[in-house]
Amino acid sequence: MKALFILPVILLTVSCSMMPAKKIKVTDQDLLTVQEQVRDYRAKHPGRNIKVIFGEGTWYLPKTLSFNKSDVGSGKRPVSWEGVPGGKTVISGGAMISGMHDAGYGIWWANVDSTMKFEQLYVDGIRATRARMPNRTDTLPRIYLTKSRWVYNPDSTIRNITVEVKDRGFFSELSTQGEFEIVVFKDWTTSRFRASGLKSGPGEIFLKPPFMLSENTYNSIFATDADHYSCYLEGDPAFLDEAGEWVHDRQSNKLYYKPLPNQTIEKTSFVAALSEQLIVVEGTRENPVKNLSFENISFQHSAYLLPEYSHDGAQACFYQTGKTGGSERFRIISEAIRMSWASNCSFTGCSVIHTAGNGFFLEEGCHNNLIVNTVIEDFGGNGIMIGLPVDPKADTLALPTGNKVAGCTIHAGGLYFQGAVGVWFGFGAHNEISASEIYDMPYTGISMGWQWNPLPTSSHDNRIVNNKIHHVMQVLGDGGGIYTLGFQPGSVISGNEIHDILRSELNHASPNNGMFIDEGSKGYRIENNTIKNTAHTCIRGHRAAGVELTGNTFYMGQFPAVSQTPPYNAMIFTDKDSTIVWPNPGFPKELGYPETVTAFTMKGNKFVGK
Ligand SMILES: [Ca+2]
Repeated sequence: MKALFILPVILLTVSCSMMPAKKIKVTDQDLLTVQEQVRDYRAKHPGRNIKVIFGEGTWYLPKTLSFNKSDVGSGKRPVSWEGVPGGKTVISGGAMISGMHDAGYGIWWANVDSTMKFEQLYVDGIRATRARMPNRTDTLPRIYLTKSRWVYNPDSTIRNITVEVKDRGFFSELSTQGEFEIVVFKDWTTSRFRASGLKSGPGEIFLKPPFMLSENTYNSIFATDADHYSCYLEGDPAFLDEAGEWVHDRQSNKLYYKPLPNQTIEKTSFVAALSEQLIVVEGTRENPVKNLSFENISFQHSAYLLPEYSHDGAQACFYQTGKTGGSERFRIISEAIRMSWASNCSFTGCSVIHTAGNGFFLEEGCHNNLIVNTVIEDFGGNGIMIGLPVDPKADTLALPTGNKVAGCTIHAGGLYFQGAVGVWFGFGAHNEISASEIYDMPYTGISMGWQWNPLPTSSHDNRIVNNKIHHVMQVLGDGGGIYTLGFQPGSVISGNEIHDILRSELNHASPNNGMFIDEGSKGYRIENNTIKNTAHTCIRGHRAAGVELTGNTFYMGQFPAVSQTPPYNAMIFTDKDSTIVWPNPGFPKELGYPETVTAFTMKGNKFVGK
């Protein structure tokens, strides 16, 4: 996509010693060209710092901007890309759409390039609703499922799935074009499936193969209690009936939009998200990217396109691959900014806004990178991900370590994948989030750990300290303000203020808690946190295996402060310092798990009365 507005970029160099500063102006160029000039200059002047200074304006990326060792040389002299504070410098993965016409019956339309594929649109800078049914503002905005089953197409060669729903009569007058999406809200995650049609009486939706999915009996469309799950349909012109909705009709290559009151065709702007990734910092094991920084740049409009095999959500925006174990069990949706084999790089005063997928992902070989005073808002998936989904074990250089998030605001997320978390920590060590605020999320605030048993891993000494986490768990269930998994010796969850952990009446999963200390959680010190106004107990353990709770303040509401789910159905509750011991759920005895396991050791906690 050609950039529509190219504003001047000034490239200037700053001396590192007594050498005079040299300024180079670059005007009317796209960012790929600017990047080439920085590389040339870096190669010729390896001893100088380089600053790429942006003015105000929006730069539309023709493709993902990828940084490697050529962009920083040896990394001994920093390279920084700096914008104007206050979100005035925008790097966008979208493209403006112009040529809107008024069809005369309350619908606007524009021709779009036949090569253009997009599933997110921003109108006047606000995420617009892709045409859906039922409508977002309906009293019951979702339809409950009944059950899903495998069927064969009439020629008996292709396996297919139908999803029965309680359509409340919606389907009887609908005529869909033949390809739309069904968005299914399960216990703690959502799925998006391509659909090829529907019928009424009873309501039935035909999914479109191929599939990569879970056939589990829980958190799956085949779950025994799938009639607790709800859905809506999205993306067909037949669903365009509410002001603010849009649809891309791929058969006629037209964009349709039903304007809001007071919007005029002359003054309304449209940006379609096209690039899935905006920035990739991609070093190698031998040549990591070092000392690259970004300051005061707003990264916007990263896209997501539903893959051919659909998206059967697993947890925290990972999705099923159809494989049952090992490293290929899950995949993750894309992110606006990805870093691998990068160290001492930073994002300061930046923002990541209007994403369909995740914000940041710092993965393999990332060490000592910083995300500071940065805002992630209006994002579709997870806010920030640090760590690996698979334990690198002996490959200690691959393990992400020493990365820090500080002073960030992460809010209004999980808008496209409601099973998203504000911050996700996978396998890693000495990673930290501190002094940040996370709120307005459909599921968990911060998720730490990615192994569902207490066996040793490479993860240790991770920290969640002095954060404010509130108004999360607004849509899905079985999570918390903070959610932990697995064995992480030396890890600390301290000084956090957690409140207003909510519960949706449309969700029927396990409880939502201030902290949910889930399977195999062990080795964490949970101290000096304050937890208030939670839909269930302040802290809940499930197959936890050795966690210290010290000096916390628990405001008890309808429930006692702490609960623990044993392997059998009764739940243990307590509202005083105690040691919670429960029968071994099958953890290996050779690793020190005999007949009973200590879930929580509690000392010096305050219990503020009911
Ligand atoms: Ca609609």
